[in-house]
Amino acid sequence: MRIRVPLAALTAGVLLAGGATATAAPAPDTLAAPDIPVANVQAHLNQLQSIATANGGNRAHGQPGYRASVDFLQARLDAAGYVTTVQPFTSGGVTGWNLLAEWPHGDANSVIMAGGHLDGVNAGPGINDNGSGSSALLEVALTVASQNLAPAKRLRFGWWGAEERGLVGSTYYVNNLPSTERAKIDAYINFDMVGSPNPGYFVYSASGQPSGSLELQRVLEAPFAQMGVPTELTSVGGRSDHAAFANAGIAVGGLFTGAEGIKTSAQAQKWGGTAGQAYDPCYHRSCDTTANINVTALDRNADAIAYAVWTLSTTADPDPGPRFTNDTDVAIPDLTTVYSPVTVSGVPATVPASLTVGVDIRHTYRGDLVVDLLAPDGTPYTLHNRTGGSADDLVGTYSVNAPGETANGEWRLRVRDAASADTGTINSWYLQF
Ligand code: DPN
Ligand code: ZN
Ligand code: CA
Repeated sequence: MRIRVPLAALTAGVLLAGGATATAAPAPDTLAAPDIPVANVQAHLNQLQSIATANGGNRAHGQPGYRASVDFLQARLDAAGYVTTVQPFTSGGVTGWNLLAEWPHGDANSVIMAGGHLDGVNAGPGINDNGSGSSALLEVALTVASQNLAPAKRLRFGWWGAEERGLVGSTYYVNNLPSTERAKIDAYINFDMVGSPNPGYFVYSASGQPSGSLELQRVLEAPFAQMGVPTELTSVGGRSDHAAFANAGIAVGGLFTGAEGIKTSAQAQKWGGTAGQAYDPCYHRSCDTTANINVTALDRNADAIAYAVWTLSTTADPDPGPRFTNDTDVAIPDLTTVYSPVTVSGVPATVPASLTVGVDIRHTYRGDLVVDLLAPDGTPYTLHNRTGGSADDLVGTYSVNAPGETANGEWRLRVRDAASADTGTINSWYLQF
């Protein structure tokens, strides 16, 4: 199904009776997303099924069917004009690979990434999990090329290895990106299982922060609303490859049609299918074959992926307001409270609806930290309160809702180390108006 972007995004002209516009419509800032033919996605799935069949029945990490899957996708992407990279890593003593494909157009400092895992489990061919996301992404990427998309931003697709062994490939990719490269990634959207035979239509994002995730959630929900398909917001935690990106402070989101979970009767009423049965009864089993796909769900999700890729990559960021930074290091000794000031001047008197705070705190245990932003009048805004468990640094951006707060003056970042043993440093922080 073709998904239209909202008319308001397409023309700034004034609509007259009969649909004529008073002024010539300026160039659209978002291009209409194409309809992805589901038969093309199914053709890729058939290829992956054949690869599994020819290689002992699976496409698992360390097995020949995995490498053959990489080779198949890479050849198609190379032929379409992508710049592809096969990135090796080791897991369980054997080599695995990530496949990256960059569309060499648009601003290389603003990268939109879309990805999913290409490996399966040993038990079967892994067609819904995750031939479905892999094939939908491949077809969207090939459509980007065939339409000669000229995006404002850089588009990069990732097919991850060894997800089924604990998100190994995607974690390796993120951890091995230099921090300057990480900072260029505006968003990562993940597609893992998008053709479940008893489908749900689930959207997920990183709740709260990293900031930008809420915008991704809306971009992922919008195409389903246009198709008249209700979605549910779900939390998948760290169960797929978005996790490494979220941990690095990158905005994430994704689509999911369900795995071993059971469809409720309310869900069967709105989505069809069978209540009391798993969304994917063949999850991680030998029966996860091309017969284990709901073609309607696959079609809708492929179109939604195209919508998200088009919307995110062809919409340039609005001009940012001024940024005020303090990059003087401040040590955070054990069990103490420290402050770092930023003086704001020359902006409108009151804070706009959303103020972005970027924080770069290096610490050996972020669960010790309570971090607040203090407005010039001393009003505290909590950014972080000892969450994040045993992870270390606190690096990312937060949206602070403080409309009407006095903007000009001295703001402070207050960092309290609330537990013994671990310590750290405020590396830098900023206020983005
Ligand atoms: N990570 C999926 C798997 O490969 O087993 C299952 C899954 C996908 C779970 C997306 C939650 C969300
Ligand atoms: Zn899986
Ligand atoms: Ca401590």
